[in-house]
Amino acid sequence: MSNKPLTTNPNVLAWVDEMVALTTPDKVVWIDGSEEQLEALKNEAISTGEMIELNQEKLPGCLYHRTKPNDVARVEDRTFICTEKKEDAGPINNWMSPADMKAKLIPMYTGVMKGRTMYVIPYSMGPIGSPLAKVGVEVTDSIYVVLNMNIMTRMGAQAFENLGETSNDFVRGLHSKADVDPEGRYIVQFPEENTIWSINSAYGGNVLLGKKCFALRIASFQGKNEGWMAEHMLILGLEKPNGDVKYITAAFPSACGKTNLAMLIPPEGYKKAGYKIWTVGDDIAWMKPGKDGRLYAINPENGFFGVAPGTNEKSNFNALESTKKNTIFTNVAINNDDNTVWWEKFDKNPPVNATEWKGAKVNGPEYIAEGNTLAHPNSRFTAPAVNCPCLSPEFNNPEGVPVSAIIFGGRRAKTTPLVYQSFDWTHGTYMGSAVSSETTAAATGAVGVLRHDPMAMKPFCGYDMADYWAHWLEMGEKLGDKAPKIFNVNWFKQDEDGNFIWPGFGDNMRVLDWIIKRCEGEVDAQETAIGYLPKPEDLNLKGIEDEVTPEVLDKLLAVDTDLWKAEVEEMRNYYKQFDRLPKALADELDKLEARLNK
Ligand code: GTP
Ligand code: SPV
Ligand code: MN
Repeated sequence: MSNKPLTTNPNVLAWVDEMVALTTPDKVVWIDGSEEQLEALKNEAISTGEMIELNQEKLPGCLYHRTKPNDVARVEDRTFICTEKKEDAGPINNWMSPADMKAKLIPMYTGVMKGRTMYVIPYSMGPIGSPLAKVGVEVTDSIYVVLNMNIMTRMGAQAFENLGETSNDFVRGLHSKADVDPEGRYIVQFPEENTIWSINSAYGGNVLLGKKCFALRIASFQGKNEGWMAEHMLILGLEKPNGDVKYITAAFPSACGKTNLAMLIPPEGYKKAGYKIWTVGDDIAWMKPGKDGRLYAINPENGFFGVAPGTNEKSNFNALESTKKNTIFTNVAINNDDNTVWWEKFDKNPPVNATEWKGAKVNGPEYIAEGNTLAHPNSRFTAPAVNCPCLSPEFNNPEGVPVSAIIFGGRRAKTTPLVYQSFDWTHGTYMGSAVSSETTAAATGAVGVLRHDPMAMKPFCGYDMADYWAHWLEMGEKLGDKAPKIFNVNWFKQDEDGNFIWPGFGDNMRVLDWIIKRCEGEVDAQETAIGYLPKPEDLNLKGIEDEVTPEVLDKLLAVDTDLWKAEVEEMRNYYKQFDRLPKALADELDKLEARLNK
């Protein structure tokens, strides 16, 4: 395997030398991204048991990986933003000074790769050659990381070509799985040094450093300094019957429906009329004003690291299709009859002859009847974007796509209606800052607890959240009347028995339709205290009238003044911790309260 550096860039070489001196691997392998090299790595991982080869007829190129049971999700309590000044990390990030953090971690990294190979992974976030793309280099002792980065990023020698011979503008990522010891697990960002250190984990979001660590935590900080935005958003194109495509981005917290919305299949009536949804991205958007003054978005990723449970032919056909080849499955169950995969809601027939996610051979139906799940709730697939049947033709467009609407949302059993629109950008920024959502299995900790997750960025903002809101306000000023319109949605409103009252999934098309009509000035709306809501007759419910009766619609569009007054109180409290809260947001809260009291 290639042992020769793939670049002569002195900054890269010096940093890799430093990492080698620190971790002392037996061998260093530069990842060029060639088929040959990847094939050899796959075979090595299969031979050591790190990866399991699945049925190559039914799932060609697909591999299976199981993480340690203590290492199945992001660890937010062990994730740090290390800026020189504590205030710059803000009140809701974990902080330690860079010097203290390094003093803590250097002994842990010292000699950690002894007896192991260090893989040096060059990668580009964003299409190669895009003015919005950025280069990263990750060094790791995990083949699983290499194989995943190959799917999730544009990996290999091409990334160095983009960086050039002398540039120092690359993000340095150091990862070691070490002993996968949860007590020694740290996910650390040094935004002021373009550096990420991750240790003692082998789970996706903690170790695929191009993803949350770079493309959100480091990039949000870069974006603030360079005049662009890094957001936890899907990007989709909505094609109308006349062929015109409008682009929408949407920020929902982890495991709240981004992948599903990005790959939506419209209901029959819409399909027949000629509507179609195109996927540009399912998790992260980088956005910057273009030459025409509009906001343009690229997806910095090259694949989907999607939640497996719940994904099936009906709920998300396009995601399922994307996983049929060259995909890595992590912590799902194995069907031993044919060496394929299974997870909750895959179909109605859990395999009798199953291996559950921790590796025990079980009788699937019996195991489930005992109250277990066969797949971990945060089990995932890593699938190449090119597999997606509805991948947008603009996916590789270096300039990105122009954004017409931005959507915020979360899981709210009560309070938040199905959809509403902000009065303007500033009010929309307030709406984003006020997002709360019930926690999910995507991070360790309790599930189903309501918490603040502004712009779905609580775990991912690499600097003071209040400064981030100020940056949003600045971007709005820059964009002026060309700014996208801002909306909020809630697919998760419940009845008294805890059932979701909106069918969701493909039927979310009906809400997107209203949103685009609002952007184009085609429909009027009801002005309420919280924003513009659809007039009931303007939501197209053809085909779901039995489920979404006028009474249900009433509930979906209700604005309960008492609940909203309580929401205002809660926001006042929440805002108190931010010393740098922009005045415009405090004003928005006052205005909302005044409207509710009218
Ligand atoms: P991350 O990859 O963690 O950022 O998650 P995500 O935001 O992409 O969420 P995803 O689309 O994978 O959905 C997570 C869970 O929400 C899955 O179990 C889905 O089945 C469920 N879900 C998605 N959309 C809807 C919807 O419209 N209604 C309901 N009830 N559930 C949904
Ligand atoms: C999320 O948790 O928001 C994800 C998965 O998209 S991870 O890569 O683990 O962050
Ligand atoms: Mn995500």
